[in-house]
Amino acid sequence: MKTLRLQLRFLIPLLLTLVAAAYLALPLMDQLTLRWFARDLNTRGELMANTLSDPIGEAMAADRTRRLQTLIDRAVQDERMVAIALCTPDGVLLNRTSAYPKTLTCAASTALATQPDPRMRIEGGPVHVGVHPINTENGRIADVVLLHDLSFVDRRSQDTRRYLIILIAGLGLTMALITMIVAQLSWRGWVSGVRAIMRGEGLLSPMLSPTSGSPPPELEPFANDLRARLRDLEDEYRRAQGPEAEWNPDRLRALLHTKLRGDQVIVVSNREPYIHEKEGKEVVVKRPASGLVTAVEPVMRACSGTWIAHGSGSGDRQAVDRQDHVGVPPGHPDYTLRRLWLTPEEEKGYYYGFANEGLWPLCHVAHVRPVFRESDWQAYREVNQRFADAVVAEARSEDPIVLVQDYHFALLPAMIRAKLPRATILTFWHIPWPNPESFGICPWRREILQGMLGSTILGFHTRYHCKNFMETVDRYLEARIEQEHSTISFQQDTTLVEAYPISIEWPTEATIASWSSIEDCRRKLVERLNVGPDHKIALGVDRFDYTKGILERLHAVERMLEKYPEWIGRFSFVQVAAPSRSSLEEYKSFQDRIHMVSVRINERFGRAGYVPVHLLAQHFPHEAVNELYRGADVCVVTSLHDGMNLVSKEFVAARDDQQGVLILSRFAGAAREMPEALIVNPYHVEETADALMRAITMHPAEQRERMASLRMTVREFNVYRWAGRMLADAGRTRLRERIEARVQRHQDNHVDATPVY
Ligand code: GDG
Repeated sequence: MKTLRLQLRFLIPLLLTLVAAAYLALPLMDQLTLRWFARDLNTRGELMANTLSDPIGEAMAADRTRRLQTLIDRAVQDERMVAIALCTPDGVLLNRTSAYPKTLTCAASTALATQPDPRMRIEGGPVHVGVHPINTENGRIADVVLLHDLSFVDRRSQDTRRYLIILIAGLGLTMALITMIVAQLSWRGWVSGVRAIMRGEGLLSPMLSPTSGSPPPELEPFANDLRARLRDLEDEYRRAQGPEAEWNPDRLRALLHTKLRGDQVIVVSNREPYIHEKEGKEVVVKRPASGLVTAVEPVMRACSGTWIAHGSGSGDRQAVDRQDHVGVPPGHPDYTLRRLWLTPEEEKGYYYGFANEGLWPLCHVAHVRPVFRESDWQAYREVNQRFADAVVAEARSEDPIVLVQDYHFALLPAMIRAKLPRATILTFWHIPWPNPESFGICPWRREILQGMLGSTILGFHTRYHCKNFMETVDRYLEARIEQEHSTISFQQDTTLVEAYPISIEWPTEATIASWSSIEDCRRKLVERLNVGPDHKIALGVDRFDYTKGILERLHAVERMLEKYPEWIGRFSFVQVAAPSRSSLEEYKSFQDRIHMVSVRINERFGRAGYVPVHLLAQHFPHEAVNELYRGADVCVVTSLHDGMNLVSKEFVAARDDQQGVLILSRFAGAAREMPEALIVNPYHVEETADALMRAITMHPAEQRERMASLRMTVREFNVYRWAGRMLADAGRTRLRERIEARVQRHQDNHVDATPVY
């Protein structure tokens, strides 16, 4: 409809122009026709006069009037000739044919014939008047007046007029048709061009350069402007709107009550969400430095239920009741923490040994050799069994929803399944999954895979890790893999293998209100470092782990100061390194090495009152970490391999001033969701050093652009969405299982009721 209206706008003026042209052209055409015919008639007249000259000369010489009359009567029979008269050179009429008007004198006819329009009307219609001399040897002896019929000229003129009108109309229609086609094509071209731009493709590329995918060069500036404007508008709109339907605790609770009918939720993890530690005579509660706890704790607050974990704190036993239960969070409990006690031997073999010396380096492929000891494997199996027993003990029904967390419990899903076949077991693997070759070095690879396939749903952070897992199963087990549905069927059970990128809890308004202002955080940080207010500060926050790329980060800091010496004295790097697994030899030597490198850099570039690297190898309270995020200019995440990495998301959530730059390793799962960060390869020292330089010199407007976009992503893809998607999938599976069970019951009843003849 729109196209038609557009075309009419072209067509109506075009048709009006054609009508006007016809209106002006037709009289002109008449005149021209007449002039052509007049010329033609004059020529004919001269010819006739020449032909008549001799007979008329003879007749006049013989004075034979009758003969003259006969001559002109015969001549008038010529087609188109109406009348003829003969005049003497001095204007006396000698003879005339019968149709010659009596009133037309010789003088009048001569006068008329010399006019530009020698026409007159007689009784029979319009005639052309021509006067031609009759010349003989004796000179001009007479004039012959010829009245030619002009009615045929009128007829011809009308014919011409008709043809002209048909021609103009035809022309008009052809032009209209061409205009419509051209308009249609170019409209479509523009529409598809603009659509292509909106899709981020080339302008008109589908029509004009289908292979190139980019707009023709002359349209490039327009295409760029249009794209930029559309993006701005879209960004502004999305920022103003916020996420479409935000995932929050209420939505998660609603999902639990509708899709999961309020069934019991049990979480199992090694690390507990709250640790009671004895400090002198006091018992204080601490939150551990753990990505898993950061993510799962808010989900449990929303779901209630029971969290089973290793009670590792020195004051933990004091805090629990007779069933080893304690309500958490302390002060306003939302759920139950069930603590499970491990002997030092169990902890050594299962946690430090098999999980952290075996599976952790195996899955991270971070150049640390995995160690597999038979005794560790035994401890791992036994501890997994103890946790499985605890789950069974805590279950209030035969089909609870059990959320198994991480690589400490690879065998747990199958163990729970053996005791509670109708449980819905969701296992989430928080670390990467390697390729089949790398995984293949584990002596108990088949047992681990079988254990994991006891899960109803098995989640990883990325599709890449899912793919690696499915290929590993394909390599080492006899299982049916359906790539299309992302499922693995092994023995009686089917497991859905899916990517659920984990995240953090997006801060509520009340949380933000409780934070110190950005200015205060900044002031505290510069005071702590004893530097000026314009000093640039980059920050790293990690568990003190060799996979986090802390060494590579220090090398990049060193290279930056070497390459851009003008920043010596004006830039510092702060590394929070929360103690982790420090009893392991690999960790001890790594942590020592980091201390040494920090000292070396400080000796090389430091001077009185200036320390380039601040290594804070201690555990900070959560609020203190948040203050560091808010006070720093740059956050550096350079993991060599990381399932997701929550520090990057926490930094973004902390920056409600929309300032600050995130440097993020391409080997962290988070890099897939956060392309607005400065993405680096941490093994490339030069690249990371340049990224640091770029970050500390980045214009505030660019920082705002990047940070606003990152915040939008993290806000929308928050941890409630992570849990919600997994629990919604669990709800669907449970519903399907219930329906299948009902159908089976009907069939069984039907078989029972079938009469036997
Ligand atoms: C695993 C995967 C995945 C650090 N120092 C302190 C402290 N932290 C907190 C951070 C953050 C958490 O520890 C670290 O989380 P990450 O995600 O960065 O790393 P992992 O602990 O290795 O977590 C990882 C995660 O599981 C979730 O699935 O993202 O890829 O390796 O929350 O803030 N917290 C406190 N004091 C510190 O000194 N309070």
